[in-house]
Amino acid sequence: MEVLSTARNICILTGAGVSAESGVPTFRDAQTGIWAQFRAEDLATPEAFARDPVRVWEWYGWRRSLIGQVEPNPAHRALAEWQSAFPGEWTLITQNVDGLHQRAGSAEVIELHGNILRTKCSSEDRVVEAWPETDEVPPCCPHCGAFLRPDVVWFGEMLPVDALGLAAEKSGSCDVFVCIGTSGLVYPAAGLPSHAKAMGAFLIEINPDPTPLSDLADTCLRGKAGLVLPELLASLRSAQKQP
Ligand code: BV8
Repeated sequence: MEVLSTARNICILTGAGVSAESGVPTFRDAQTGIWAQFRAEDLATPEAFARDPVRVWEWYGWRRSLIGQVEPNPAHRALAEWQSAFPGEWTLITQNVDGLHQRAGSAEVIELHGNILRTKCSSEDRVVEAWPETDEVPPCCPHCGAFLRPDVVWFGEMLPVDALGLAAEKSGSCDVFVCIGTSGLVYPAAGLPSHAKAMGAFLIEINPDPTPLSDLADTCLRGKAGLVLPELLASLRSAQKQP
């Protein structure tokens, strides 16, 4: 794709679809999506945690153990290879909390919604690396005694200011913005593609299905990320070899 071969500054936004081929359920796929089986209001909001901290802590424990059993897939690996080979500015922004981009070798990943593998104090809001062995569920902060919680952004919570600020800055200054595996429904992350487009970026969507971003996109590559990205990388490599 010509526009990618000549781009000097590329920005990538990924969603749960990038991890689907690793076996991590997406959120909104009809049968298998997390929100088809659970209600976000009961599990992914501060109110849910205040109402039933045990249930929320255990649900995230289930998701953490599932993520601990999977591997990065060819989509994650292709993105890491693309980043290391790209001579210009290349930014990876993810909505995912599974850490699979980092495990595949991606560097400087901007995590908009936190990381499920990190735990923080629900009162001091700082990451807690370790706490005393306990049967308490949830465990309590060793500093202040408040419940510990997953270091993810719940619905109704602000995104990390630095991460969102950097993501907006990079989205507004790239030549090409590529949205991969996201339904484009969750804001403010879903606003980044239109921000990039408004600032002059060429917008590409990689997704087997249409989304609210599809009409905005200059090109839609309809397919699974684990197939499309390795092919895209191979075609970029052969384009570079041509005189
Ligand atoms: C906030 C972490 C404000 C937790 C998540 C307008 C502006 C601002 C906010 C809002 C707004 N309108 C509404 C809101 C509120 C809300 C929101 O956006 N709601 C939506 C549902 C309407 N936003 C918020 O609450 C955000 N906070 O704005 O705070 C504020 C202001 C003042 C004071 C206080 C607060 C916080 C949002 C973050 C929520 N946390 N996750 C956890 O994981 O448990 S969101 C969750 O959705 C994940 O992070 C996920 O990544 C994200 C987006 O979903 P996707 O990644 O896109 O996944 P999805 O399943 O939807 O789609 C997958 C796609 O992949 C599909 O298109 C599918 O076709 C495709 N696919 C499938 N297989 C493949 C594939 N693609 C490629 N290859 C494949 N193989």
